[in-house]
Amino acid sequence: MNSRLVTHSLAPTRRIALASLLLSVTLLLGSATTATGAANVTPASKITVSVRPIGANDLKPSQCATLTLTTLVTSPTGTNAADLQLGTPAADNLDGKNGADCIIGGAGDDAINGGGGADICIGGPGTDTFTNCTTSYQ
Ligand SMILES: [Ca+2]
Repeated sequence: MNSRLVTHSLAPTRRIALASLLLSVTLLLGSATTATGAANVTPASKITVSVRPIGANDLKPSQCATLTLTTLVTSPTGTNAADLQLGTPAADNLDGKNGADCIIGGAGDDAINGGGGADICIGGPGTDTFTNCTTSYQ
């Protein structure tokens, strides 16, 4: 049996060109892999972070736990909504107007008028007077 080995040989300049091309492709793939790896930085997870607004209902004292408050008021006259109305350290004349309000006089001799609605009035330190309050705390 006569076997013949057939080989294809490249000219030396083509071998060098092919080797150079293979080296270039290898280097290119290596750098692309490195760049892809560097770009895949995963940011820290915020899965445990919860954001929600804080409103008047979140700030109410325990005496007003039965009320659902919608508006924070720091002026002497409340709104017709369900207010958390805050007095000052001085003597205040507070009017809750309509709505089931939680009115807090703070220090000073306060005059607290709940107005319409089932209001809870908290006088605080001082000698306070209460009008139209369903429940009052001195
Ligand atoms: Ca009221």
